[in-house]
Amino acid sequence: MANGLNPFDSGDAMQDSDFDSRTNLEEFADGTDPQNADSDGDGMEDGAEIAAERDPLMPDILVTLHTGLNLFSPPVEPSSDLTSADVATQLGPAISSITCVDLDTGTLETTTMENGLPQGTEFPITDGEGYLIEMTQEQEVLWSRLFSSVTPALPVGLNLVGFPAAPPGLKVFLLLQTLGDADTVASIQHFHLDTGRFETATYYNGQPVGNNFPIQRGEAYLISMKQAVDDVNLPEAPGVTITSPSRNAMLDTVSIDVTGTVSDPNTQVMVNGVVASVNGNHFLATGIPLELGVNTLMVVAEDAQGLQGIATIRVLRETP
Ligand SMILES: [Ca+2]
Ligand SMILES: [Ca+2]
Ligand SMILES: [Ca+2]
Ligand SMILES: [Ca+2]
Repeated sequence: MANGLNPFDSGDAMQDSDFDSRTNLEEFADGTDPQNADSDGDGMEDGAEIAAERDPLMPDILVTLHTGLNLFSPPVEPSSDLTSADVATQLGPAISSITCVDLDTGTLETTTMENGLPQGTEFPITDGEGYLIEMTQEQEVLWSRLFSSVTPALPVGLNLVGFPAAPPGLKVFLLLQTLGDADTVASIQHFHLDTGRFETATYYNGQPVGNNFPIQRGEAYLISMKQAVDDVNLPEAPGVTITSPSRNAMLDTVSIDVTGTVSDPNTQVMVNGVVASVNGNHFLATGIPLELGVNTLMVVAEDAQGLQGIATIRVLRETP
């Protein structure tokens, strides 16, 4: 049987093998993985997603839109027919306008909200593109879709774009160097919401200078190009896997050693905040404390550039 379970065995069916508050039978019905507490890998476990009316099979990302101007870009792959009017309707009275800018021609297309209805020009919302969103109050928006692997094409001139596939830990200096040297890219800017000003990263004597701000999914950036770059190859976060203990292991000790592999020997590895020793492509963290009941073991591998690979499993500590 798939997942190694027999759905006709009522003992198996009523168990919660991955401790995510959904029985194996419920997981079969929902299509979630009965051996994985977080089926879609978005950091929220299956039971908690269903309780919060989120989709346990689609990665969810929460984006906060602040009062005033936001430079926004979809953090996930939007549905193919998503338009500015849909976004405006979803944001309801908190939004005053959403604008698509063609920086080459200086053309603006704007959807406004008036009396609860979208007005003006309706335009498609696509990943990799940036938009101006003007809010009358702060609002969090849950994006529940497939992760996007899109990177924007960057023609010569000013571009308003987003990076939905940015790896965790990516900062602007590394992005600047990824896009090209000082003859290729002039600057990357983001709008700092607290100060209401733009922060800038650029080159000086061949070195990145300015503010080394993080590149985040959901945010759009102004990028000034001297030469066109069509294919951005974003750097990859280091790969990390947990070898031992096994996922959903039942343990009866007060602490445990955690071992696993990393793709890059030059990483710093932390397991639940405890520094692990790294030897080649293997890591070992000793004496990770376990509480009674369900424990999450989270391994964060950070490479020399600050990019982070993350692996989590859950184990159960029982009374011996
Ligand atoms: Ca379960
Ligand atoms: Ca599950
Ligand atoms: Ca999840
Ligand atoms: Ca989800």
